[in-house]
Order: sequence, then structure tokens, then C-alpha cells
Amino acid sequence: MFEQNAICRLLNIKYPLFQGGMAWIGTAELASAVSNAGGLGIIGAGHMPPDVLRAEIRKAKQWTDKPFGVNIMLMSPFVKEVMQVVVDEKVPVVTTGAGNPGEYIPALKEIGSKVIPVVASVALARRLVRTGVDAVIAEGTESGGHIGEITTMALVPQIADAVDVPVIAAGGIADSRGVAAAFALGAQGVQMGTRFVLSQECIAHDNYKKIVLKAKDRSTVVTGRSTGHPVRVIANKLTREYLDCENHGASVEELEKLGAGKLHLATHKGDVENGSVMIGQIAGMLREIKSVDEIIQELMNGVPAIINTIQQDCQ
Ligand code: TUI
Repeated sequence: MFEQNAICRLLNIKYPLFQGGMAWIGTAELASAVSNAGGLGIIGAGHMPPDVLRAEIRKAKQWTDKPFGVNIMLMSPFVKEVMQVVVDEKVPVVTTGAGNPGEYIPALKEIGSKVIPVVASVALARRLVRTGVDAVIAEGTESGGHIGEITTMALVPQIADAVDVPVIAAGGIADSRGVAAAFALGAQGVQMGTRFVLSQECIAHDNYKKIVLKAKDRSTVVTGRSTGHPVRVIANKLTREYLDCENHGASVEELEKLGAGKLHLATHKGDVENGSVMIGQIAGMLREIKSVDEIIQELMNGVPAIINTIQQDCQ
């Protein structure tokens, strides 16, 4: 299975499956479990200070001998310092999000890291491929957290047609059907965040997992469109207040103040009414917490049967 797959060959992993590098909850525990299960676990640097990230990378190195990655959130106030940490620690795979990583690519390539940016448009995908990135993650607006505007369904085939590096699809994928669909659209790998929030190894507070388990298809909203940094989260007291301020013309500074510290409040303190519960639209489909290994086995083993059914149906 997947012996000829471009992502598996590029990264020396068993399954072309990435765990999205989620801020605060994409810890070494989760990342090493995903890598040990044959996928690519990714530590989410989010707004982590450099020393905290270094400690997390060292834990992952202890807990897995398989390749793993770090996601650098380019809006982090520590972006330059955390980039230096991944260079110093020679992290095998670096993904980036929420911006254009162009200026950092030469230093990462120099130490032999595979660089795989998240892109939300064809234009940025094209530009970054010219700078030598190894693959791109095409992330649709169905995703949780910081998002672009285009759906996975529309984005993945357009990026696959536009670039000559492998494409990893993200956004709205949480079972074997999603994986098969992503491959049909021209992707050679998938990235999932939401599915791994509902894993035993994810350290998110129980209240966070419970509200995700209860989510339906329309439980999320997008805040921050007026600031240029749209974020998908579960609708709650915080989003009602935030969207009310946004609709009444609050300034970017006021809105940023309202959002500060709210992800940690939900992920670690378990305040899912006043905190920011970032999650993708596919949460509505998920009803069980499982181990990372079970999630990955079930997901990957289910793909051939889906493709067979489609093939029979098309005869
Ligand atoms: O980065 C993400 N998702 C995230 S980061 C995050 S941490 C956070 N914490 C508090 C407040 C806000 C965020 C939570 N979720 N996904 C990757 C992603 N990147 N999605 C969309 C993009 C993107 C958008 C525009 C990438 C590039 C881009 O282009 C900008 C440009 O300069 O062209």
C-alpha cells in the first residue's frame, strides 16, 4: 500500500497522512503518536516561545524514531526565533501556515528539511513552488482555525493542475471517503486536524472534546473576516460577542484584544463558552474518541473498498 506514493517516498513515511499542526494541542504527545502509527505527526508551534518549542521537539525525538514535522504559524510574534529553533534542531519536515514563508525557505532547505507550506490560493502555490518547496498543502475553508476562502473541492484540483510538486489536501477530511475524494481531486496526501482532536492522545481539555463530539454540520462560524484573519470556531458566547462587535464596526485592535488568549482558555482551561473552540466543519460527522492508531488504521484500510465501490458503480 502506498509504495509508489510521492509523499511517502519524499518523507519516508508509511501513509500519506499528515496531522494538522494545531496550536496548543498539536503537542509532542499527539505528533509522536501519529508518526509512530505511520503518518506524519506535526507539532503546532502556534504562538509558542522558542524555548517551549525546542522542548517539545526534543520530546518528540525521544518518543518516536520516525519522521515528524513542525508547523510554524507565520503570524506568531516569535516567528524568526522559532524558525531558528527548527533549523538548530534539524526538524525533518517544516510546514507553514497563515502567510507566505518565502523568506525562510533557503535556510530550511540548506539544513535538508522538507518544506511544505499551507496555501489557500493557486497564486501563492505557484509562487512558492518557484522558490523550491517540496510539496504544498491545499487547505480549504472547511478547516478549523485560520482559513482561506476557497473550498477544498474547488482548491485542490486547481492547485494540482497549477504545480508540479505533490499536493496534500486539507479541510473537511475525516474518514476514508474524504481520503478517496482527495485522491480523486488530484492530491497525493491528506492532512487532518479535527479528526485528531478526538483522539485519546490529544491533550485538549475534556470540555473541548465534548463540545466537538456534540457539534453538527452548522455548528461553526467564521469570525475575523473584517480583520483579514478569518478563523473558524464553534459558535458560543465569545463568537456572539465578537461578531456583534465586528458588525458594529469595531477596530482591528479592539477585536484582537477580544480574541487574545481565548484558544488556550478553551483547550487548557476547558472554558468552551468564553474561549475559542477552533474546529473544522467535518466535526459534525464525528461521534467517537479513538486512539491515533485506530483512527489511522481504520481510515487507510477503508480507502480501497471505497474506490472499488465507485469503480463498480461507474461500470
Ligand atoms: O494556520 C492555519 N490555521 C491555524 S493557525 C492557528 S493559531 C491562531 N491562534 C490565534 C488566532 C488565530 C490563529 C489556528 N489555525 N492554517 C493554515 C492556513 N494558512 N490556512 C490558510 C492559510 C493561508 C492564508 C493566506 C496561507 C497563506 C495565505 O497567504 C497570505 C499571502 O501572503 O499571500
